Amino acid sequence: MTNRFSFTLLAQDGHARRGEITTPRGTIRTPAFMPVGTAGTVKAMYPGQVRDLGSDIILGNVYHLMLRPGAERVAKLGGLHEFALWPWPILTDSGGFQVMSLSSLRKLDEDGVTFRSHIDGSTHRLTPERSVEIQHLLDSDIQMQLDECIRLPADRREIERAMELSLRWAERSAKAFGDQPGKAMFGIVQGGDQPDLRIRSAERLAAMDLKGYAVGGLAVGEPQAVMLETLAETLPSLPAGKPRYLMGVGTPDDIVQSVARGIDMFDCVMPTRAGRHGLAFTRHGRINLRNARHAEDSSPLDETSDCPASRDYSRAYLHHLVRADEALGGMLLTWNNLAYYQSLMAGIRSAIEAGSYADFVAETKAGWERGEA
Ligand code: PRF
Repeated sequence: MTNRFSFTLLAQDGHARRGEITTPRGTIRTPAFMPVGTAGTVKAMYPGQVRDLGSDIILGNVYHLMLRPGAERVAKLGGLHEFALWPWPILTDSGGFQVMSLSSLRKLDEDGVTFRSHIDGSTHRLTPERSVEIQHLLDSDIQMQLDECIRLPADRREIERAMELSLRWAERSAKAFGDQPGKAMFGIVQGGDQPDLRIRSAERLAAMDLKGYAVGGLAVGEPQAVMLETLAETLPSLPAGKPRYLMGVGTPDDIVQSVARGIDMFDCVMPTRAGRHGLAFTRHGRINLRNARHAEDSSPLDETSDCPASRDYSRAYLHHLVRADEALGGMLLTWNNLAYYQSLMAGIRSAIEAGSYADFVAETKAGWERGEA
């Protein structure tokens, strides 16, 4: 195994890319979906199950882990990999986005952000340097810069101010991160729905020669068409030889469309959160197990799947578990959903290698539209 972080492009089909990120903790096949392990756990899943579904990397959050159990405590216990029994790569989000969406009484200034914990109301501060330090204490493999994400629609001056602040925070994050051959610091492109601001942000980050780049500030209230257009306008300004990560996206359709525009990495709470709320993702589209029409349906979610949750349990039983609010319902649906997402990613990777990505997208969409089998 390598002791360096590197990215190799293996195949291309149109703008879609098949690649490999190598790290000392393992190889990440791209396009990759990273299950979200907010608080050091992919909710309702054992780490071994997450791995067996084909996950090469999971996500952790600075915001949650700094509040509970605390970054210094995780470091004392051997780092996040050892603490959570996940020895493979971990990417950590920097905290800024979660501060904006979860905490109260936020106060943002040039130096950083002060906020109240959503757990106990205590006051905390994040700066670009402290976020890097926390991610280092967690022993993250891929760190994200602290940034400011603006919800859309928003005023252009506000979008520009946050984008410029995020660029200055990128410089400070990269400086604090320094030179760590086996690890990476990714910059985050901001700029809302303004193409010229996106391009300025991407070009200035590209000039910093970071090991990877994320596109942030999307899937924050704009229509899908705006997100996809923004990607098409932004990605040409990022270097082709570095991984590109679309943060917090998305639905299976968002993923196949974004891969077509050149995105390599995704994370989203959708498969895990939706699973805990009774929603299943399948080859035939979404199935709401709460619905009474499943009450006596003895068929499984997908008889062709390798995943026991998809193949062996009847929809009637899943319906019962969801209605009775049983923990196993959320566990089985999360398992099914992550199995579906990871099989979708495997299909995406094979299709790019075969040069048949457009056909793959058409067939996959036709499957969703055929509806429930
Ligand atoms: N910035 C960071 N994390 C994020 C986002 C962002 O813009 C998003 C937006 N979709 C999700 N997660 N740091």
